[in-house]
Amino acid sequence: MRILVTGGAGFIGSNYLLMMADKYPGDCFINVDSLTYAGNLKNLISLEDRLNYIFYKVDICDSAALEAIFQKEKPDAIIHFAAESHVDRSIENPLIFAETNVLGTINLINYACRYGVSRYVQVSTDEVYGSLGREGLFTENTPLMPNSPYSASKASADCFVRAAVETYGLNASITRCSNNYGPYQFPEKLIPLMIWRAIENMPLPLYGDGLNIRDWLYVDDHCRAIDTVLRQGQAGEVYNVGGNNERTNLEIVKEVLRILNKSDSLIQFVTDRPGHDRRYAIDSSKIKRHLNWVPNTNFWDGIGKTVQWYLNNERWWREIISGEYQSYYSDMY
Ligand code: NAD
Ligand code: TDX
Repeated sequence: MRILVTGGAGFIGSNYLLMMADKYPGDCFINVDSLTYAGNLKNLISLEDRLNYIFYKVDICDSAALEAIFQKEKPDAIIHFAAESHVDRSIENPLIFAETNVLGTINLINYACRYGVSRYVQVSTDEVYGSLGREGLFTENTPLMPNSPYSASKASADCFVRAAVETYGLNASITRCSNNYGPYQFPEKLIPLMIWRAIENMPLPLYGDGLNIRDWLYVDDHCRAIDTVLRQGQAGEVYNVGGNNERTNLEIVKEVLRILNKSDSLIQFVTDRPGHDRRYAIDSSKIKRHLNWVPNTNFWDGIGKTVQWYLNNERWWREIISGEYQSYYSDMY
């Protein structure tokens, strides 16, 4: 199979490529990524000489460049990771979220239909369902009620994927996953942010009362779920993916501090995020029942491995936070 992977230089995309290029040596992985601030080719150095891996620095909104890739590479399948992914940035600048997440997705779907791609996976998020109270779980039938510009753009993209299934017969499925954590996560997100700031003995900004709840899933488990949906999922179906692992942000940060042997006094409560969703929790029984997927990594192992990865890969995150990261790309291209 020739699999076009968008956003493969980001956090989840690079974990996916590193895992699957090894697992499926007979498949070819075509990574299309525009290398925004969140894309980092250093994540993928170990794939550079591989015969089953190709990289294109292309924006999914660039129709001509995208079509040229479809013509040349003739992908059988698409996994669509590429997105603007940070909620706080979406509050500052919603337009780029509409461009990449909505228009970029429509562009991709157009070519997927025109060039007869036989399978398409839209990597979406539990945030499209909005916020839960103390009780209950998001199921695939929960109405879409996005509360941030980020989640509004992802929900809109999901609707265009659904429309392509109904209107053009695209063989597409949608995954909606909870919060991921693990290696290569950009250090603006909660867990890597707290790890590097704790290492630096800097204040750890917790929004509001720190009691907002997220469901956390180790990134490898999400990658396996996407691969399962790619190979076994049904057209038009949505699959929720979660870790059954609800934690408050305060619990997460305290665990990071405990592993690093740092004091809780680094925690600083700061002004809340506007529109901050209180609780996410996922019912993943459909993907478990229909496709036999289960998470493998328990949270205590996963968070331990993650903190250790950031300790072992200081250079990776120091380059990002020092700004050398951007000049690396201007030197290369
Ligand atoms: P990320 O921000 O780490 O990576 C996004 C990647 O997309 C980057 O490599 C970036 O360069 C690329 N990109 C952005 N705009 C592009 C464009 N216009 N053209 C081509 N490439 C572009 O994101 P992530 O955390 O890896 O998330 C990947 C996907 O998974 C996203 O669609 C996100 O909505 C979804 N998701 C993420 C999580 C999570 O916890 N991180 C959970 C559920 C779903
Ligand atoms: O400095 C911070 N302090 C803080 O309290 C940051 C960056 C976050 N938070 C809180 C906000 C959230 O309740 O931590 C929680 C997690 O925040 P993020 O890491 O920004 O993730 P979230 O907003 O939950 O969205 C993430 O999960 C779903 C990803 O960024 C999305 O791409 C994914 O779809």
